[in-house]
Amino acid sequence: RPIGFFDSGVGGISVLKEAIKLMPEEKYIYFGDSKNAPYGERDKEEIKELTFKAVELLIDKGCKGIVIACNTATSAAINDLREKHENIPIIGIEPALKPAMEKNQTGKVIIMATPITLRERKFKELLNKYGDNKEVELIPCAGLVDLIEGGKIDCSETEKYLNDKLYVFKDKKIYAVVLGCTHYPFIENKIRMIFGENIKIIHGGEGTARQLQRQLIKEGIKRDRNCKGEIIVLNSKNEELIELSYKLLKLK
Ligand code: DGN
Repeated sequence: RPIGFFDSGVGGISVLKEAIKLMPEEKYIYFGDSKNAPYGERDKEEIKELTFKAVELLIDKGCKGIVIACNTATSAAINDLREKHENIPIIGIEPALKPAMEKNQTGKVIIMATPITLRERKFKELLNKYGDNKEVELIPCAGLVDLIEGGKIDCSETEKYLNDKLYVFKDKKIYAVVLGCTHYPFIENKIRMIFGENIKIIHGGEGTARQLQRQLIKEGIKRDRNCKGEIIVLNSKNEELIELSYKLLKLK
């Protein structure tokens, strides 16, 4: 049986990639809801409803575990989802504040995410636990998901967007940039263009993939022995977004 991945669009591919590195012989079904993206500027009830529908679609396809590869959907819906589907492991993602703060003794941590992720209680709790407001700079990036969904990965419009948001921090002492949205790892290079090659960039994909693996083992959910790895991408919008997803999957 496959493992289901869900995101509001193509962003969750950055998490799927980490899972494939760890468990290459699994079968994966990825569903991107690009028709309804971006979720980050919708209200919470709407996001919950869309996430519920997406998870049901993946369960109908026989998935043995589900990854909500979207920070926004995780913060809005994960508790209710787990309550509703008790029999299937559901793994979420959150901004990787813990690894960013634990070793930080040298400067500010910048957190980029969608406006709703940064507004939600789940994030505030995370910030209380690991962050000290003085050291953390929150950057809500409305509109950035649209650029990436539009395939504008290597493009001056995206460069300008990032410059407008981040330039003020350019000469400050920055320890790390946390990417709190699964779309953003695809523009990591553009962020490095602002802060320099060596800036530490942290995203939650790897941790989520490890959590998925641990959970499957813990619940005794086995790999299908005949499967040598397979990826199916579905998207609610169109073929182009499916093509973009496969392209992002191959991107280094
Ligand atoms: N990839 C989603 C996230 O991690 O928050 C983007 C949400 C959106 O659609 N804005």
